[in-house]
Amino acid sequence: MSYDFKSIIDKFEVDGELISCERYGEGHINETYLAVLEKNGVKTDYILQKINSKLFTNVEALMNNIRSVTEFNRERIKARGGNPDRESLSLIYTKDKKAYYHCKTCDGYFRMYIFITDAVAYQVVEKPEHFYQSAVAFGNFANLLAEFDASGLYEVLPDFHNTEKRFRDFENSLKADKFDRAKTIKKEIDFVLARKDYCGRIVKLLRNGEMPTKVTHNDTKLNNVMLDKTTGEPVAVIDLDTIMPGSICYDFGDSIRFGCNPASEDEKDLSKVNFDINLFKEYAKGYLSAIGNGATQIEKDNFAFGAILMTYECGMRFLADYLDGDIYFRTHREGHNLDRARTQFKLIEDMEKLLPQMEQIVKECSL
Ligand code: ADP
Ligand code: GN1
Ligand code: MG
Repeated sequence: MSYDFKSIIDKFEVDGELISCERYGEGHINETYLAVLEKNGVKTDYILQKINSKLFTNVEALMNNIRSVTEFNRERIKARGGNPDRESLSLIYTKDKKAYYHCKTCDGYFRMYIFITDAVAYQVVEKPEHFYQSAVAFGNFANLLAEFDASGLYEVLPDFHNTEKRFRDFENSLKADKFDRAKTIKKEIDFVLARKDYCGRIVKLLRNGEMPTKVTHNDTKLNNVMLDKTTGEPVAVIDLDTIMPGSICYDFGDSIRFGCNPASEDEKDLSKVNFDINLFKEYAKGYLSAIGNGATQIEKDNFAFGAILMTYECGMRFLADYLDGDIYFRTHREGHNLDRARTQFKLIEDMEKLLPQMEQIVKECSL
């Protein structure tokens, strides 16, 4: 689909003439464009994004979240002598000071960001160093936001990591058993039911105030971190659509869930699916060194468990979706969600055996 980019960009506080505007990057959620503007012979790059307003139905609230978090980050980066244009995602506001522009003729919601220069977002962990550096980036992000008051954030996807609610949803899918699949997956169902007590642990700590509720990113994958093109060092965390109040153990755990398995999330051959504790060590080292005093003791005590919990929650969601007839996660083959659930359960089995070592690693990295 093509848009009248010139008129869209004209709504934002930028100077210069639009030279080009092309699709950019490999994100799956929003439509991302690289816009190049020229003024007095000098070219400047910008990111223009058409927000996925089907998924994010309340764009105003979504953009308020991004605005408050990025403004907070920019101030903190400035205060410590950094370069906020590079180290934080930075919005360009519209001429009427809004964080996005609604194009009525094309019914598109657009936002603009300063282009983070000389940096790459890797799609896969090509070497452990990338994983380590992504951990530094996410740890730094959590450190920057440790003092941010998360209570004013809008829950973009309500109950996203409310594992108790996820469990109830799973039970409902099981009860309904719309496609008569439950009888063929008894082992997997029992796996989920046997671990019910995992569900309440972090949710309860948050609820009774024992663990602080903080800003969480909720999509802590490698491709949402920009690493310096030359040095490989972290520059900034991007893709802030899913920032919500929660526990930093969720962000830590989800990175581990995704990054410590050398096989893919939907691998059918479970002998290839393993939890790599060396990668866990890399991540814990990077994350804990960067978060520093931005993590409390109770959070550190739950990082390793957070990895099990996020893997459990994800596996349970895949299995519930399989029971529901594959309506949430896009599937490409018969039994795709079941395969995905199985990889998660294999990782959980590995992690359960290694939990004491994982906890020890977190302790050592916290010294
Ligand atoms: P999605 O939500 O679709 O995943 P992202 O916000 O992650 O979209 O952006 C997609 C890609 O665009 C990123 O992986 C990155 O390569 C690039 N990108 C996004 N924001 C910036 C930025 N401010 N500067 C440079 N590149 C960016
Ligand atoms: C979804 O679309 P993607 O890959 O960024 C899901 C995550 C799951 C992940 C599992 C909004 O993320 O919660 O962990 O799939 N995102 C949403 O692959 O549901
Ligand atoms: Mg992304």
